Amino acid sequence: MIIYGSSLSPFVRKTIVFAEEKGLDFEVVMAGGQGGPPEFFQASPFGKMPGFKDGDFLISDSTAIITYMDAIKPEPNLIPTEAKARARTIWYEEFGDTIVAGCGGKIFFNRIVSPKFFGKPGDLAAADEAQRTEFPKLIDYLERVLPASGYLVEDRFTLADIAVVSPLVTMGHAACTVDDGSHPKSAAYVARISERPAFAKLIAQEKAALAA
Ligand SMILES: N[C@@H](CCC(=O)N[C@@H](CS)C(=O)NCC(=O)O)C(=O)O
Repeated sequence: MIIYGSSLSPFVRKTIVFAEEKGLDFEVVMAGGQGGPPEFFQASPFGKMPGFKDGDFLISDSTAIITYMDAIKPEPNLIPTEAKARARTIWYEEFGDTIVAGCGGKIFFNRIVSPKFFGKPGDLAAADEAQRTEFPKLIDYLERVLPASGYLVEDRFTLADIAVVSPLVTMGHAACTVDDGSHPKSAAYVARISERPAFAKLIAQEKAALAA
């Protein structure tokens, strides 16, 4: 199996962590930003990362890839089967992918991607504005819904935790982190989930790449 993309993307990181936690055998091939091998563009017709290949099967979109991985390897279970827990897991995936990553994109793109990878100054005012006005609402919500167990669904580690923490890791690379004074549960949650080996390995690689 091949996952195409860079783990700096919250969607690629989500897919890699899911594959790692499932115990799947895969490799990561760099692609995205209009670059990458032909298979990446066959997998991802609009050039968005992640792309994915398993034998002759090609597909893109983190949710589609994760759906495939879960179907071919149901255990360990990371997407609950009980109806309400399953729906809540997909809600948190959507919250991470759309709401958190939407805010994170403005911050990470303008502070890191544009200057570092495109050689153009980012719109720092837009990044600051997103951190000042959008980010607190997301973390207020997380602080409200986090159960005492420290896991979003079924009091155990699921896709919900991967999907919500992944974009927060990307924002953390761009100096947008959860304040443990105002949001102690969320700060401890992000730190604990990020320490799982699958996340920690990527975060270390990403920090080294960004420092280079
Ligand atoms: N819904 C997609 C979103 C993928 C996406 O937007 N990826 C971004 C990186 S974070 C990308 O490839 N952007 C490059 C581009 O749009 O050309 C998923 O879950 O995989």
